[in-house]
Amino acid sequence: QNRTPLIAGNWKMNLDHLQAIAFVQKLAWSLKDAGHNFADVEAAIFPPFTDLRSVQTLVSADKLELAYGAQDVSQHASGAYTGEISGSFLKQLDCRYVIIGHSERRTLHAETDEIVAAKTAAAIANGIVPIICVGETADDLENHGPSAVPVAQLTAALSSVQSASDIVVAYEPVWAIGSGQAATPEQAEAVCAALRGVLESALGSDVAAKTRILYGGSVKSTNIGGFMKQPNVDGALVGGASLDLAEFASIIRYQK
Ligand code: G2H
Repeated sequence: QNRTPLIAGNWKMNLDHLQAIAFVQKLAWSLKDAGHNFADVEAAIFPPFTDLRSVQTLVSADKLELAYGAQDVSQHASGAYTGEISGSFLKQLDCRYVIIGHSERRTLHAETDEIVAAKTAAAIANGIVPIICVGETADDLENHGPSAVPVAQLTAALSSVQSASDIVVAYEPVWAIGSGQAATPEQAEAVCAALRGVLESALGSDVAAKTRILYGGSVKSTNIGGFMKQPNVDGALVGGASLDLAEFASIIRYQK
């Protein structure tokens, strides 16, 4: 199956809109200089909400092939939800993707599997591709093994997904996030293969074969190649290293 790899940069709460514009311009130039073909490896950035309009303007004015999206979306369409951002607002900003259920949202903002499922449905309803994040903590790993929690989280999130919907899954072991201690390629492959099994049971083999599964957690230019050699790893969700232009560009331009 030919799945176009996706390298996604999750900026988290970093880079204001002036910094975002400078970063996007320089990234686009450096990828162009390197002869990057976005049809071979798709690249996307996930800035803070307040940067999205600037990024939209720049991407459309310069006809950049770089994709972008938001780091979260409300499960609600509109109404009295102070501080929330509707999927329809993100669609108006031409967001192709939205990250849903990142472990920082699950742990710091008490997002449950039910909320993640509702947010997934909200993204799909607005024509935005959800990047559904799952992953186990160090305690989960010790008590339940590597796959049990990610499999349960993905199963719950898929309760709101129809087989025709375009989705992306991101496996991010919580113990590997921002720790500098990435999973090994073999560990990532084992869980991503189990997650593909969940996709197959829930949505059928065609969807399982075409859906991209990313690895995330301390991805760098020096370890991306090992992950991309794995048959069930179709890209990466990159945090810290996506804030360094040269480093992020070389992750996008990885060699297996
Ligand atoms: C995991 C990842 C990006 P980092 O949160 O989603 O961050 O690459 O810094 O571990």
